[in-house]
Amino acid sequence: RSSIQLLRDGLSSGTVLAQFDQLYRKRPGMSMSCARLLQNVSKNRYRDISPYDTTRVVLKGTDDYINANFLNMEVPGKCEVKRYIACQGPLPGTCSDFWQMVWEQSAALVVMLTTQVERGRVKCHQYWPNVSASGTYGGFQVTCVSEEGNSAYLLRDLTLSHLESKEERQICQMQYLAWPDHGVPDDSSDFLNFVSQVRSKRTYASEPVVVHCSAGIGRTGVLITMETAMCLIENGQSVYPLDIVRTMRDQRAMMIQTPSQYRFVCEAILKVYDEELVKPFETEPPVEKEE
Ligand code: PTR
Ligand code: PTR
Repeated sequence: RSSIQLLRDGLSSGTVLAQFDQLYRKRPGMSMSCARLLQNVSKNRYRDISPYDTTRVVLKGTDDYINANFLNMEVPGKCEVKRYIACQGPLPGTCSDFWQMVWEQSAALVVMLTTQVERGRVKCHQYWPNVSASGTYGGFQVTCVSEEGNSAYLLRDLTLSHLESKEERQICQMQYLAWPDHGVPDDSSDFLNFVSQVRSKRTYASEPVVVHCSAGIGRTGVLITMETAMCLIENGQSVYPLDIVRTMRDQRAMMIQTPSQYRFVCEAILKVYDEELVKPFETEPPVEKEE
């Protein structure tokens, strides 16, 4: 049976969710001691969400900690490795660390999957300035050149300048609006549209795309799973969502938080497949040899 048929059957029988439930949330043997160092405790938004030491993004300088991990998602076939940085939504005290990370890792795309406040609680600090304004974050200045979008998502063009070297870079920030934490997007068509946009905005495969929500695990995990699955479908490869989750959790703990988020992404994968929202690349016909 094809991987898609397995997924379809497993969703109706419940085995897909049972397997998700049994998967480790944190890879055994991975330490997270940097996050717990006294000088770093206040840089974590949630006490229970920490980056692994081995895959964490290390900032240059002595104060090198940020709650972020590199995730390399390898897709067999024509696709290269897709690189991500999964991180928490910045706190007031970590905005300059965030921009330093974006700068040092040469990221050009920031995907934000939360709003600043949800149900009366702050989920993410506004780490960018309002449209047409500039703000200073440590050694960086950020200007919001434009903001446009619809009820599902916003697109912001930001200019990031490194004050010391006066060098400037353009950063695109895409913010999905209709997705509370611990939940799933209100509408899978809007979400799939958004992921396609992310795919089209990705510049070079070697540059990591920065993805964050509030904790940087639940919604961030769903987005990375979806983009990876689309890439697999495009390459005519099998899609095993649990393998994708395991690969993510080997690099950042707890990616995809709830069974309903996992179900949502599995159903969205079936939708992409059934409605041919992503088409496999044409395979080239074999070259006929002249006798
Ligand atoms: N899990 C949190 C803790 O460690 O105490 C509690 C918590 C629960 C925090 C839910 C945030 C939560 O999300 P919301 O504010 O959207 O209910
Ligand atoms: N302590 C919080 C909790 O367990 O509720 C941590 C947390 C908060 C975990 C938000 C996940 C959250 O969702 P997301 O990663 O999608 O922002």
